[in-house]
Amino acid sequence: MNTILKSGILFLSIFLFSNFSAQTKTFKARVEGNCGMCKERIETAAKADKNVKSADWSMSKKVLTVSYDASKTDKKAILKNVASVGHDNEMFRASDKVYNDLDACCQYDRPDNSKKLAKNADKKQVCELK
Ligand SMILES: [Cu+2]
Repeated sequence: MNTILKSGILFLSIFLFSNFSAQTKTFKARVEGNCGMCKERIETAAKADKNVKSADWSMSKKVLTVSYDASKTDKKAILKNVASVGHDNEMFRASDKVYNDLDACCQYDRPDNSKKLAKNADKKQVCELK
């Protein structure tokens, strides 16, 4: 009886552990930015989502690496938060107002795909790139 109980608990903990660890996913995404202030702003915006476990932006590569709980959030939601603080990325373009309010050193060269999108875009919105 005791052995059955023990193996039951063991099985349950393995099941729960594998279930939790399976939900953690990682993505890498192109995010525009320039300096250390950008790095801080980008990582803080990504981590504003409580389901983000870690966020690291490479200043030299302009690549954001995020580990997150895939059962509760997704890449799209996280990158939208990053665009909302002024950083264009592979899925969203920041609003011109937020971009213009960035410190001069943070005003990176906006990518061409964003310029194309801007023609039809509502300037107040964070726009999804197609
Ligand atoms: Cu900056």
